[in-house]
Amino acid sequence: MSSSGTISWPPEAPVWKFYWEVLDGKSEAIAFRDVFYKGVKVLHRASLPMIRVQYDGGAGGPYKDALSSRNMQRPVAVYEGSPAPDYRFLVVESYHVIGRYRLLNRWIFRSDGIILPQLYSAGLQHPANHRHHTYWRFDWDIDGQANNLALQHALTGQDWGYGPGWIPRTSELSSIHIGDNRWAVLKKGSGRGFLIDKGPFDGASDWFSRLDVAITAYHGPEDLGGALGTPNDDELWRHVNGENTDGADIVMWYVAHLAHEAHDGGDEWHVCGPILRQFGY
Ligand SMILES: [Cu+2]
Repeated sequence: MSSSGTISWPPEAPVWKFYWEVLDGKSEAIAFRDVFYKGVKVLHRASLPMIRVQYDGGAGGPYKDALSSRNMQRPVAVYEGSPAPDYRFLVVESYHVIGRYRLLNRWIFRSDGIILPQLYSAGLQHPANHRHHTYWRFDWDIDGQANNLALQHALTGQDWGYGPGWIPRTSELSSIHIGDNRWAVLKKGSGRGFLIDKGPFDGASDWFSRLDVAITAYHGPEDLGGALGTPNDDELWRHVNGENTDGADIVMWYVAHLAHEAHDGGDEWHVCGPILRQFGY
């Protein structure tokens, strides 16, 4: 069953405002729409439209797992916590079962402007080591869709105008992590944007997954709600064809590579996901 909600949080002095939805017929778990931080637009849309699972030694699969309203086990949960005196957080999460996999799709919105999209996973479909390649899609609209730019950080002193090591990515690309694994998306000329850091358990791409981050120019028909890709191929190459992304409306795909060791058994929970951190707000 489709469900949706509107968030304005914290209620007494909102810093985060957005709309969330889980739509029948789509397989991207919870989609977040029109996300604003401190009154400034951050994201047009964000979701988790693809998980590809690959087992060692041909033990099974590969699979493409689709988080949908059909395998969601309970209504979307929205709740608040405060782990530290200086910030609070809001959680929006869905819980799914696919075969023997238990998957918790958790999005944490912190009052200090950090977003943590996290996938927790337990369960073994086959008794072999395997990796869950987890694809988040972030349709950034930093202060609106116009004039955005993505940058990749490298460990070099060279300065392209955005600080040492920050390389403007001016055309569509798919890439593996380099240097310290940092990316940024900003509104050109505003000093405002988001840093994207690799999470501690996000692993590295391999011959099967091939990429860690892709940057594409936004096209409405490319927002496929989980329909893109197959178990063997994410098919992001369909969207990466050399278009200009300098001052464009930017879509970022971020891929984590969550490794499961079979000897851990089926009841150990693992987590992956990037760290998105505002700057200049
Ligand atoms: Cu697993």
